Amino acid sequence: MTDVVLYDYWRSSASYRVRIALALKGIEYQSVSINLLTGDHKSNAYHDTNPQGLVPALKIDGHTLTQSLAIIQYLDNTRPEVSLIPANALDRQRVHALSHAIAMEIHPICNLSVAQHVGNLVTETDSETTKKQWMQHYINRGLQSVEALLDDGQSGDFCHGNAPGLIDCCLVPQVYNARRWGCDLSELSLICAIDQRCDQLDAFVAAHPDKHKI
Ligand SMILES: N[C@@H](CCC(=O)N[C@@H](CS)C(=O)NCC(=O)O)C(=O)O
Repeated sequence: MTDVVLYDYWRSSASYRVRIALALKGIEYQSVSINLLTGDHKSNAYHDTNPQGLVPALKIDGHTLTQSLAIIQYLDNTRPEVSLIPANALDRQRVHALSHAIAMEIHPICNLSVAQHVGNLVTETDSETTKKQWMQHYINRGLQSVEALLDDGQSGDFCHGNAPGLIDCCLVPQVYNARRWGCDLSELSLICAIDQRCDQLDAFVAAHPDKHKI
């Protein structure tokens, strides 16, 4: 049995990114579900694993790693056979810029605790509508910028060239999340085409939240 352990929540975009990267690289792992809805991530036991109280965390090579993008970077450095981040400095810059546009611009303001706080600032009757408006506003705005950044002639079948990589690991979970909140993706033709291509690959299918539902 593998000793790689992913502390995971099925609907977490950040966990979903790492699930895709692990699958693309063919790394087997055990999954430990940290249920965000029942507050498993706030327990002392989980804080011993990740003091930030966030998923994912990955135990690998005798270390416990946190932060999805840093985890994927580590996997790419230590298991380079399937490359997710290019070696060339300018390509690498683009890949990080686009990944950050999703993981550091859209994701943090649409996190579970942020959405819950927004919902708590208004009356109970308005709570769900306000949360939905918040999510749609920030996801739409963020994905429109990502669409414009992708439209620079350097995207191919996937976000950077013709093989899936770090940006796709970030994009597909964000698109899943956008659909979950009912965002209108009809103007985002590049994003939708890449998302559809990823959908055809076994690694993306294996990492899909529906396969990890608890
Ligand atoms: N920047 C972190 C974000 C991790 C993160 O925010 N995870 C979310 C789930 S997608 C979480 O654990 N949220 C718990 C909360 O908001 O309380 C990463 O990329 O790993």
